[in-house]
Amino acid sequence: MKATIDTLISATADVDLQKIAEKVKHNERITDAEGITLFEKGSLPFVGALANFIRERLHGNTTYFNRNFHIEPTNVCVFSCKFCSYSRLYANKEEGWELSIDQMLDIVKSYDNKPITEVHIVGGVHPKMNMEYFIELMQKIKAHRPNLHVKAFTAVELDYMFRKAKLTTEEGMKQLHAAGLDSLPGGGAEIFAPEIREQIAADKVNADGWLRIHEVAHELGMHSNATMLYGHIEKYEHRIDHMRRLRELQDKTKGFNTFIPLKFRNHDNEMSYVPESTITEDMRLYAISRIYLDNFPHLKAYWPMLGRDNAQLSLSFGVNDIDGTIDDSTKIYSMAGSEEQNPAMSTEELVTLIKQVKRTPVERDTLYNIVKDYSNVNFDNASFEVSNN
Ligand code: V47
Ligand code: SF4
Repeated sequence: MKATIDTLISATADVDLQKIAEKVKHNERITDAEGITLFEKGSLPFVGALANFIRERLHGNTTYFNRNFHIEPTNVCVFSCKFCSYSRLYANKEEGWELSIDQMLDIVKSYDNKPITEVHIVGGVHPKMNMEYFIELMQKIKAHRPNLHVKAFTAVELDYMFRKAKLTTEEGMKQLHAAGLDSLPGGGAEIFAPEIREQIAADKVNADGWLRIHEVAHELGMHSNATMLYGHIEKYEHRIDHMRRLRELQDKTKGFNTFIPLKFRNHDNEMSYVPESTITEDMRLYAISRIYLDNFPHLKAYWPMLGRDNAQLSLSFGVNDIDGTIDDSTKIYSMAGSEEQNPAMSTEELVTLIKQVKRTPVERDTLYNIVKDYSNVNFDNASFEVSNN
């Protein structure tokens, strides 16, 4: 591997890029200015080679996936993010849905006897779904299936819930954790820089609030993920600013598991006039985030948003996790124009997808404990083609 990076350094004429490659070789942190330099000057093969070097130093060929399912309690939302194709105002209830606790419990029960390790629960911010409602939901899920890991609620949902209940972040988080909340997903982060956030997500929790909620979760021993919505009106400096805030919090708490870049999709929302980023720019973003976020153990490509082919491609650009079976009718991405309308992949499909690009498929749980190594498992009937359809 070192030979590859030495070749890259000697083939690079630009001294700034050479210096960055030397840092990567010696496992040193790059600065914010160097992050910007990578966005401005780093070609796809250059950043890809560096990111792959880091990915293989951390994880070899191991590529993680998990077996999970999603529940979206509601698409009714009090907020009005301009990029959102999914939320409906409370006044437009006929276009919205809201699931009762029993309906959500029925979804959980439909996975009885299936080897699922995680339920992911994220939705709109409904004015009537409050702390009591979600505490009851957590308790009932855990009473039914104690070992199911509950990863639920973005910091946006939590901020609203806690404020409405007049609880401090610490008190609110403790109550939900005691009821069964195990970890937090990474949504709601969007772009932290106020000059962009105010244009695309003006009325929900700001950067400091989002980061504080994750910090409190980490202090209680919970883990969480972090996302970044990219490829809209933000500039390179805003991407680096976003990642710098995450890197600083991670230095302090070490509570983040995974960074998940989310590509802005422009179907049927108030930002449909903004063109979507190209696949080249997507791969460069993955690679640069792998290089910049040196203290994040994992980088995830969320395959329903990116599509299967591109998720495969991302495994050469720093990504070491492609999320899970998902197995649901999740709408937040399909309504925004994502590749997958009803995302679900069987374990066989995920394993085959990873093996096709010569990586090693390993099933993990939410906290990256290994559930099963599939390198020597062959599926007789896995003869399908991986495609975006
Ligand atoms: O915060 C909404 C994004 C996020 C669009 O932690 C859009 O494992 C693109 O929390 N184009 C919520 N993205 C999703 C989320 C998540 C997803 C996958 C894995 C994990 C995890 C967490 O969905 C929102 C927002 O950034 N989103 N609309 C859109 N038009
Ligand atoms: Fe509501 Fe989330 Fe959509 Fe924003 S992105 S409007 S918070 S559902």
